Amino acid sequence: MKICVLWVVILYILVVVNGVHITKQPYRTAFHFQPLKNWMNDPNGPLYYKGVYHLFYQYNPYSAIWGNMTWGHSISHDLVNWVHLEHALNPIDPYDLGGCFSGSITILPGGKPVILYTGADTQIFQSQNLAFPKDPLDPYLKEWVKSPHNPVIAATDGDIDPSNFRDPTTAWKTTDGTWHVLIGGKIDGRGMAFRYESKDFINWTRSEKPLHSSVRTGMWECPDFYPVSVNSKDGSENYLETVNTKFVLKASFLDHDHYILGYYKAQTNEFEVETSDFLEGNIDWRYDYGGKFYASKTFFDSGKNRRILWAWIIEADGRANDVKKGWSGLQSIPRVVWLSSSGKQLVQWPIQEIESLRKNKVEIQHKELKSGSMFEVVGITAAQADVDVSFELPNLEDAEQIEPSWTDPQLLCTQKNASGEGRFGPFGLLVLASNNLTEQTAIFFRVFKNQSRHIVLMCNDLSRSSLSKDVDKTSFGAFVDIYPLQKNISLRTLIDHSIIESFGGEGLACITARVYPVLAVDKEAKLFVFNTGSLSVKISKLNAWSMKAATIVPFMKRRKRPIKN
Ligand code: DQQ
Repeated sequence: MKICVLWVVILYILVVVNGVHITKQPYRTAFHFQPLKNWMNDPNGPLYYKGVYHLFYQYNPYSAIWGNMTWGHSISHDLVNWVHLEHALNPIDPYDLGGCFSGSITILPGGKPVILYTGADTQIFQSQNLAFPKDPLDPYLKEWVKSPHNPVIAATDGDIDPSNFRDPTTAWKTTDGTWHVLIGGKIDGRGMAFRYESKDFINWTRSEKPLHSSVRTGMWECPDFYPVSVNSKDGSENYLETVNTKFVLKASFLDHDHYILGYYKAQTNEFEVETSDFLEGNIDWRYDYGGKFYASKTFFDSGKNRRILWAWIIEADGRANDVKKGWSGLQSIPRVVWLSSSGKQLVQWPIQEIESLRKNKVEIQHKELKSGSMFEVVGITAAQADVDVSFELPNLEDAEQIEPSWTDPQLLCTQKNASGEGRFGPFGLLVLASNNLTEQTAIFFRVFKNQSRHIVLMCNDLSRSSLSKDVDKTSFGAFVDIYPLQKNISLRTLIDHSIIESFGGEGLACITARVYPVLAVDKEAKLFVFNTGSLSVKISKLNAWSMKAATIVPFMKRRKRPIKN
């Protein structure tokens, strides 16, 4: 009995005291998913299985720097609070000694999940490999066993570069019983998603043509391919449907996750791009325009009939600081993703479950924001908050004219930063700001018009986000395709110590930023609303909440009770 109490005390000290120590670090987040320490990158194989959400992720168990790629594994009932389990895949076999790289999970007929992941050997030559749960009846899927058939897809074809052949998608099945999977790669600099086919998930053959490729992109990492419903927020996993369904093809390249929309004909395995291809013309749809959101992956949540998007959020304060902090990398707040009512793009919104962490609501209504004015939002923990604001523009006709050459939103945001003056805007939020405003991150809008419509520019200005010189302070921007614009522009921002995730126009454009303030830390951080434009705007509604911390704990093995005779 005494030993048992002692054990509980030791565990308490290890977990709680260690936890307190971790959250005391200024940049450690409170409600984003993070392992307790070390390096994390891509989300892998997200899954809803027997009532439990699973997140696997690229993890280095030994250091805050990339290496020893292992599949970390955590489980949750609500995608907010997590329990870390033992690693699912370790790089200990000849075909993955260089790392168990990214991959996905597919549910086989009968309901059994299978991991298909990239193994990198000691030369970092890549092949695709299978792993199965040791006990598929276990909803926690605690142990995984690699297949004796590995590697099941090797880079044997002469035209495939074995150093650039990775990140299999979730597989889908066509009516003839064939499985299809995509693998990212490139041939002669042309980025592509190779398609492989199989009848038994073990023997795979490469299709003659890739599902899609692009000469403008370079290597595709972490491709994703999935159906979205037309005129509905419901998720879909029906790859055979052609009516009321479009398909999203996402690829990670050039530091961003880009997507295109199109139609997939399962009979011929053709993907037909709807309007413009990757980096073609003026349109470049990205999940997030902030430059720190990468290698994302979606899964269909059959429990709530929605499609959910996870992404790796990259640090921006340099390797030496990662080592000092003892960790590197976050996961985004999971986002529900669906096709916009225009059918032209995707919409993203934080999962509703995150709202369970809200407390201390502050509400402001019908407040005029005169030219050059600002005010502080008091009553919340501004370093750990959820803010949802809707701005009203009284007379849209007064918007300034946009120059035809102003086509690059990031350039526009960098040139016309938060302190610059326009007519409608800059107006928005000053986040993680110090008392004297020497540190601040602005997330703001400017509104323009051309002959036919209004154009909403959404920016973040990181130039004053930290007094530290080590930090990447690149600003980013996006056009928010609100059409027709009817007076209101909304901004939802999740603030969590070193991350600011912003959703403009109810999720039509997203910008995530990593910031590392020196002064605006914890209780010293403030939140302001500002307008430096020459025209007044109105806050029709602002709701802000402090956010509680999510519970993310290590797994504690239960000791088996002795069987009483
Ligand atoms: N990260 C993994 C690769 C993937 C890259 C390695 C993308 O599988 O291509 O950690 O961040």
